[in-house]
Amino acid sequence: MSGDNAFVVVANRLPVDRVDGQWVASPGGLVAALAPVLKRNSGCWVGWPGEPDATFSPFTHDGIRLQPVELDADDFEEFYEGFSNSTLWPLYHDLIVTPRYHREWWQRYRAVNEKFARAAADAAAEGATVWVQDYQLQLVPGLLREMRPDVTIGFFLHIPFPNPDLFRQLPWRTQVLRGLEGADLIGFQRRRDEANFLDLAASDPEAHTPRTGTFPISIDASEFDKADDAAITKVRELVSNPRTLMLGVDRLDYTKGILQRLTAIEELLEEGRLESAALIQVATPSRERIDSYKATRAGVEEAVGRINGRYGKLGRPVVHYEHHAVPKSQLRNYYSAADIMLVTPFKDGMNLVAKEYVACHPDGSGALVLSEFAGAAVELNRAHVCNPFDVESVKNSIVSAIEAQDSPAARDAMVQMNAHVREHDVSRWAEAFLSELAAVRRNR
Ligand code: ADQ
Repeated sequence: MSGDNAFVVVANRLPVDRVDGQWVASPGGLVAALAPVLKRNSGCWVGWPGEPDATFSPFTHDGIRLQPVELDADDFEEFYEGFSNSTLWPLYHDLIVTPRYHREWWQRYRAVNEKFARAAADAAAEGATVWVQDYQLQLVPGLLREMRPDVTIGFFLHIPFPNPDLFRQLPWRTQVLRGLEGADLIGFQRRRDEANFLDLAASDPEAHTPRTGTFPISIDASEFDKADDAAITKVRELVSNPRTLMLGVDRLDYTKGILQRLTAIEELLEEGRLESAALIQVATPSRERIDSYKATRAGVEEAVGRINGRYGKLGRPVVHYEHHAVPKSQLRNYYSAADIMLVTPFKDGMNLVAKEYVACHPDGSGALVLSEFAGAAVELNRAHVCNPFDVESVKNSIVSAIEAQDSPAARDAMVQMNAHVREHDVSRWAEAFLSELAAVRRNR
């Protein structure tokens, strides 16, 4: 059976959330970049609506056709929390925590990938283009290829692809590789990720290596620009007008290095190297039922309490901590008001927060402290680069960012990185991937 969509996006989540019985768009660069393509090509988006054990019919939201895939509570636990986020996520982020290998989780991962592949096969018109997103759906290209040999399949991995020696730990490594190989084109964030995949494929005599490419993802730059002075003044007043305002914005995830950044700040305070400084740390709740996420949250919150207890004064905490999502407009005010942005992941496919911050400083204000292990460090190469595994390196980058503030070199670096992000936005990313996929299709 084939559907009538010439273009199909398949992602773990639909680009909407259900709030009080209403569908509301969940903000994200991916949907911003793909919406025009979807509308132009009578496309549809296949994904999970975010509620276990709920059945929804296909519907249209903001002009985009949405095709819900139903997941039950066991799917959520074993496919999403289990294999996707307790096996693949830590394995692909270089074992920051130990991946857990469970046969039932694997079986569930395969079964759920089959559901997504079936839904995509039903939605795609004859000869359609199907673009599969991310690590939760690595078997979909292979499964879909068998169901629908006529369609062109792209796959993009948003997270790092590990070194082959790490990947080989995975008991189901061959099946995952075969799944990915069903794609006509596989896109990666960094050349390093692409090289890791190609090394792995080269060592497998059975491998049929598809076309690969490096496509660093970006932001919808039209959403981020410098806030007006009044908004900036208000944020700074709310945190008692420190001389240096630092900012961290992350999903609360152990890959992001939040605790290490707090440790660096605490040590700088201890050594008297940081004066009149405050940090706003916004951490979005994430994967909250998984033990390693609970432990990360506990560690972060303990450090926030300890630092404020040691160095804060009544009405003047050092760390202003928000454990919830904030609207994009408010995020933009925070980015614009912050003198120093701290992006210190141990490993990150790209890290869009770094790009969002840079986009809010077209005038050369601000400074970015950036981990060398974030994909963004390839393009944002004039940031104050640090090694998050080395607390001295994080401390030195913070201090050098503060010292360089307002210097011509610092301004020049921010202006140049801002121009780069504006030019290389998420639409350009989507166009680059899709035009390469169209070229592969013509040669098939
Ligand atoms: P994430 O790990 O989620 O994404 P990131 O790229 O930083 O990481 O994107 C997070 C997004 O969430 C940003 O757009 C940010 O503005 C938003 N966000 C974070 N905290 C927020 C808060 N408290 N309130 C509101 N919004 C908040 C994965 C990979 C990344 C890769 C992206 C895209 O791990 O490496 O860059 O996919 O490919």
